[in-house]
Amino acid sequence: MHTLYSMHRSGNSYKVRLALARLGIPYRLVEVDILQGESRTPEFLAKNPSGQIPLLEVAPGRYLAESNAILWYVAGGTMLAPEDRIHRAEALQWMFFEQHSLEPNIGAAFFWLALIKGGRDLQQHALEDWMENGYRALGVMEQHLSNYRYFVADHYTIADIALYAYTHLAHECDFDLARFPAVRRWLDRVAAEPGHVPMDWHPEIVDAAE
Ligand SMILES: N[C@@H](CCC(=O)N[C@@H](CS)C(=O)NCC(=O)O)C(=O)O
Repeated sequence: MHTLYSMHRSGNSYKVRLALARLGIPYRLVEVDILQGESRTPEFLAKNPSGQIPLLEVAPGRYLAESNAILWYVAGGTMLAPEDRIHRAEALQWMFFEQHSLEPNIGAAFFWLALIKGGRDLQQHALEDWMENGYRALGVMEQHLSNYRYFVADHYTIADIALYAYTHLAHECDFDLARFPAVRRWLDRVAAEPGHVPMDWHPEIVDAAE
């Protein structure tokens, strides 16, 4: 059984928990509190030199980092991971977009505004850029979703999972989705998918960071 190193309030970790739940794949969950530096201990750095979660142990001593790479791994061979050439490339396109345009802005705003006490004051200088760039990313998504129900292949895929994680948290970090009706309808559509679990759902936690 795979072991997932994850934190319950991490959007990147939630992507993996969401995919595993949807696919009904059992796993061991290890909660890593990044706010307590648990991803920067020598033991954890030996598993992932980036010092970040999520991290999946795919075989004894073999670790896979980067949420979107983990999504491809766990969903490989299922409907969630498109196999034909153009749909696979389009899924990658949106997953790179997520990492480059959405997560560094909405993810950063969520981390500092929703998770870190006093984070708003500490990051006042960065907030304006995060808001501007985050809204720009939401605008790109709105345009696509005005014409399509899902991001790729006309059905729910790991591209939706990747983009859902931080978009569904946007309202917790100052973003107002009122101007993005197609994004809001898509959020509802994803939440209604069979096997969907909310961010605070998790299987039994086997241990604190080990
Ligand atoms: N690109 C990575 C980003 C992972 C990431 O930023 N993880 C954060 C939590 S959401 C983390 O572990 N931060 C702790 C640290 O950097 O010390 C991914 O998609 O998995």
